[in-house]
Amino acid sequence: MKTAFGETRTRVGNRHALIAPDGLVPSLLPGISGAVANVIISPAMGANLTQLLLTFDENGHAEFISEDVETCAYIMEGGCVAEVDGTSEPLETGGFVFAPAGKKLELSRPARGTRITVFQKYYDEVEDVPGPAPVFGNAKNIEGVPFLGDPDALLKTLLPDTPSFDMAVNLFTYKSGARLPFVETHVMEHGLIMLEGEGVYRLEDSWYPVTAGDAIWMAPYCPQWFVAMGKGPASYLYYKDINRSPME
Ligand code: UGY
Ligand code: MN
Repeated sequence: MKTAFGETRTRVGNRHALIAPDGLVPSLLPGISGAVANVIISPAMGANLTQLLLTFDENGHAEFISEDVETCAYIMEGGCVAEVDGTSEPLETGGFVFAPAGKKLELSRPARGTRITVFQKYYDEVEDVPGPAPVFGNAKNIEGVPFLGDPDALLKTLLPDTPSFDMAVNLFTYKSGARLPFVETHVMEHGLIMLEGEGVYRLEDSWYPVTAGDAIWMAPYCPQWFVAMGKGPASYLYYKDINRSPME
């Protein structure tokens, strides 16, 4: 995207970042071919997670394997086949797959233009707690739960919320005008991508207009608040680290 005078909505700070699509520059990443790969959030900015955006050609292929890193991929648009540890399933829009640390995740046979958000973190093992199992699913089969009782702000929790899982990936859908009821300030970190609609995100002491395609990093304790605006609903997909003691 061209700019005459160097304008962008992107802001990158020590405790939060808004990454607008206009500034994205692709990376060639090991294990990924036939795709434009954008590293949206990473440890290089001070985050404890990585968030990738993959846009596939029809011959695209991605492979993730690491002893320590777990991976969750969500199909924003299009479809592909996902394989974890020998089990494979076709995924359509709204489909997702979680691969535990040490298990290979392969994404193959994508429809041209398939867009996938990938979240990765180092798995935080806990004694006597078994590691998580692979998960395949689709958001359309998960019920949205009113957030803190608000039927206009529906939260879908894609992964099991059990002690084995130290990563949550959630889908939040707001009717226009719905908002987070208070400014959240919490130890958990977020990586986020706007899937649909628009609104205003408060991050620390700044208020940002946001729209579909924008991504946000919120460090631990980044004060955060959102209101949905515009004619239709707004939704975002987000990552959260969960279920671990802060002392470890
Ligand atoms: O799960 C959450 O912390 C969520 N309510 N945060 C957010 O939407 N910024
Ligand atoms: Mn939050």
